[in-house]
This record gives sequence, C-alpha cells and structure tokens, in this order.
Amino acid sequence: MRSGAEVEDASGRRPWAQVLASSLAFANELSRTEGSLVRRRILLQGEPSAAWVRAFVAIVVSGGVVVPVAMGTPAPELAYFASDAEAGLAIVTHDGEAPFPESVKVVHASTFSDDVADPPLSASRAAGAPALGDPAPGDPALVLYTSGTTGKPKGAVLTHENLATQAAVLREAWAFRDTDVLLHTLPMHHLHGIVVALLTALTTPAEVVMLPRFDPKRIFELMGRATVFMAVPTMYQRLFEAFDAADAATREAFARDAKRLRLATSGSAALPTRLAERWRGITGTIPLERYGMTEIGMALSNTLSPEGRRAGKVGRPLPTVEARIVDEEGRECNGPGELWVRGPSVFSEYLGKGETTKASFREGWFMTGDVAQRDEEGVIRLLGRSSVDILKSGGEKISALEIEETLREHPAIAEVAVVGLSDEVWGERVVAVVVPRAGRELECDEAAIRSWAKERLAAFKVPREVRTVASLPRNAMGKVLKPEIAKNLTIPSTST
Ligand code: MLC
Ligand code: AMP
Repeated sequence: MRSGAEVEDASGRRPWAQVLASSLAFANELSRTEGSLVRRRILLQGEPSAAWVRAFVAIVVSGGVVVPVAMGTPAPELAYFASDAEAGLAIVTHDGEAPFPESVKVVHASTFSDDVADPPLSASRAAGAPALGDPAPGDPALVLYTSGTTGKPKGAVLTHENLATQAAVLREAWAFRDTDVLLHTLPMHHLHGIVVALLTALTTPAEVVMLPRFDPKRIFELMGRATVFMAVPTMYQRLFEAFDAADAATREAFARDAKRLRLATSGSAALPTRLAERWRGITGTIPLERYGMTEIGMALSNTLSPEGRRAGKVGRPLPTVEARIVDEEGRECNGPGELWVRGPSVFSEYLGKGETTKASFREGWFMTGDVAQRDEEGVIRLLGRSSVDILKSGGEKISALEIEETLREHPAIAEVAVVGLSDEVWGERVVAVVVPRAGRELECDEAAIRSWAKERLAAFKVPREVRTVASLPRNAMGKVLKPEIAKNLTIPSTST
C-alpha cells in the first residue's frame, strides 16, 4: 500500500519522516549557532517547498515563533515587520532577493544540509517527539501579519493549541486520510497556506505536492495525482481562463482529473456563484466554500458531502467553534449583523497591542467585522464587511488606510483615497484616487505612482489603477465619502 506521508516539491520527493527528522537536525544546528530559540520571533520567507516546511518545524519544535513574510516584500515592509516583531533573525528558503534590514541576521536554509541518512523517526512520532524547546499549549507558535482598520498590519499571535485545534478540526470535518494527496499552491505567509492546507495535511500525515507558485498549467498537469485542492476564488478564475485557452485534449484531461478530486475547497474571499457553477460544469459539484480569518482559523464550512453545499453561503460552525450574529445593540439575531466567534481556535492577542486586542473582543467573543445572515437551515451567508477600509484582492486582505498613508508621502500628492471596486478576477480591485498638488499633475500619472508605490508596498497592495481628480467628496464633517468615490469611478479621470 502506498504511504501518504510524503512531500514533493520542485526539488524532488521525500518522506515526511525525512523532512521532519531533518527539521530536528536543523533545529539543533540553529540552536547551536544562534542560541536558544525559545519564544524568539524568527522571520521566515520562502515559496511553498519542503525547505520551508523544514524551517517552520525546526523553529516551532524549538519553542520559537515563526513570523512568515511574503515573497518579494520590499525593504520598508521588511523593516517594519522586523521592528514590530522585534525579530533579529530571518531564515530564507529561496534564492531570490531578501532585503532585510541590517539589524536582522539572514540565514539561508540551504547552508544547512537536509541529508539525514536513514531517518530515525516515523512521521507521526517525529511530529509528536519531545520538542527541543518543550513549548506549552498556550505558548506562541506563529505570528501572522494581517491588515486592519489601523494603518500598519498587526501581528496576530497563534498558539500551539490554536494550531493543533485548527488542524484537528479540519482533519475531522474534511475527513483527511493518509491516502490523501493535497495539491498545495498557496503562498506561505497566510493562514490558508500554512494552517488550513499544510498543517492539516502534515498532521494527518498525508502526501503534499507543493508548487513554488500558482501556475494553472502545472496544476493541469498535477491535478490527476491529487485528491484535495484548496484555492482562493481568483485561482479558480485563473484556472478557468487557462482552461478556456487550452486545446481540447488538455481540457478533457483536466476535466477528468478535476472530477476525480474528492475535495476542492474555496475560501479567503467570497466565491462568486458564477465561478462555483463553472466548477460544477466541469466536475459535477461546486467547491466546498468555507469561511475563516487569520485571527480565528476556520470558523464556518459547507458540508463535505456535495449535496449539502449551498452556493453563495459559507455553511455552519465547525466543531469547537461557537458563532453568533449580533445586531447593532449587541443582541443575538439571525442577521444581518456582525459575526462574532469564540473557541480554542481563536488567537491570543495582537503582538504588542494590548488595547487593540481588548477592543477586538466583547465578553470573550472575537468581533470579526464581517456582516452575516443565518437562513432557516442555520446556514450562514456573508454580506460583506462593516468597514469600507478593508479590501480583499485575490484573497489578500488589504488596508486602504495603509496604502493611503504611503501614498500621502509622495511629494506630488495632496490628497488620496483608496477604494475597492468590484472586479471579476480579483474580487476587489484596489484603486487610488489622488488629488495632485498644483502644477504637479504629470507626476501623478498612473505608471509613475505605481512604480513609486512598488518600492514601498508589497506588490498586491500596489493600486491597480490610479485616477486623478480635482477634489475628494467629503461630508459636512470633512470625512471622505468612499462609497461616493466608488460610484463616481465610472466617470473618466481628469488625466485622460
Ligand atoms: C498578485 N498581484 C495581485 C495579487 N496577487 N494584485 C492584486 N491582488 C493580488 N492578490 C499582482 C502582481 O503584483 C502582479 O502585478 C500581477 O498581479 C500578476 O502577478 P502574479 O504573481 O502573476 O499573479 P497571480 O499568480 O495570478 O496571483 C494571483 C494569486 C495570488 C491569486 C495566485 O494573489 C495569491 O496567491 N493569492 C492568495 C492569497 C492568500 O493566500 N490569501 C489567504 C489569506 S488567509 P504587476 O503590476 O507586476 O503586473 C485568509 C483566511 C482564510 O484569508 O479564510 O483563508
Ligand atoms: P484574513 O484577514 O486575510 O485572514 O481574511 C479574512 C477575511 O476574509 C474574513 O474576515 C472575510 O472577510 C474574508 N473571507 C474568508 N473566507 C471567506 C468566504 N468564504 N467568503 C467571503 N469572505 C471570506
């Protein structure tokens, strides 16, 4: 019988036991050269790969705290993460540029051999082996930076218990088995890629095939070997674009392979019914849509059985998760109202932000900021977010305020507002509306502003469009009216 406990990436295929054993060797080596890792926050940057997993496990079993950063993060953002997380060490598992500040020691994982002859531990024993740092369930394991209604991203602290619970809940709800093969193509700086996908599979342990980056053509080639596929809606959109552009034989092979998957999930942003139905057209079932958040893990899920799934809805609370919908007076209702969540998956705090953490909870419930409604079957639909300043583009949460703050530093920009416009590919498209300083209109040209922003912000935060206007609409109190801006954006900009 085939053993599912394997990982395959761009560098080859190896048993989990070997990856985990080499993680322990890596952990020992790191502790020897860098001193104790216990409770130390360590930046980790890399594409989906066995090397990333090895570094992640090495840090976590040593009692350290992983702080993942996105590939291609520009220097100013890396400096912010390093300073906010008080991290003096970064582990890098890719060969590209990594412009960390001078205060950070950068260790390239490839300098540590991952040759562990004759792995001494089985995968499951390695996962539960006596941890070198012996962390307690309540100790921090992972800090995930996430955007909010305040300018800069906040570090959500997830404990060992949070991670163990989140993985256990999904293993059970989605019936993971060691015969599963997960096709993993999500970035390694988010809950979706790290916990929902990787840790659920790793703790089963199931086989994981990791693609360094999202590539529809490679997905077509590999889908036939997989049993589970997880994606954000933009990835489904991209897959359909590639499907439509492919020749008949490729389309036929992809449809056959996609149909054989036992589970295809969608999350991190709303899955438009159009995309769900397109997947049904190819495979016979809609993807399993689930809802979660960096701070709470997965909270709601449609059923594993395709018959119970509801297009446009995100399902019911997962085991261990309590969810309630609350109206403006704080009374429980069926909605529309804000979704509140509590349970052992919920994060412990925002790093170094006690007041913000306190303000995010009410009587032990985490207030998600998502507006929800429950139907007569108890199935929940999401209606949007309570803040216009939180955008979701391609599954990436983006703070309009953070982008505005950065663009305001541009010498030719007098005023700026950032809004999200509904978009077929991205869900929401980030658009910056700028008022140029007198006489400096030409410097506010879209290409110039975008390339200036690219040096300061992660690529997905860079506005896809820049429009110039003479003034921003404001109410009597001087507050910028973002809904009005979004409405006006169908009107051509003054620069064209
Ligand atoms: C890339 N680009 C984006 C973007 N991603 N622009 C806006 N929004 C995004 N999300 C830009 C690039 O900078 C580039 O710009 C151009 O698009 C093409 O880049 P690409 O790398 O070729 O794009 P692509 O591979 O198509 O990337 C799309 C994507 C990626 C969907 C694969 O965005 C992605 O991996 N998203 C997943 C995010 C995720 O994991 N979220 C989970 C959060 S956790 P230019 O200017 O150079 O052309 C969470 C909890 C939960 O939400 O419930 O799961
Ligand atoms: P993040 O903060 O990046 O973890 O993103 C979490 C947010 O993504 C949630 O608060 C929701 O707004 C959104 N989200 C996640 N899953 C879904 C879904 N299935 N449908 C709609 N929105 C979702």
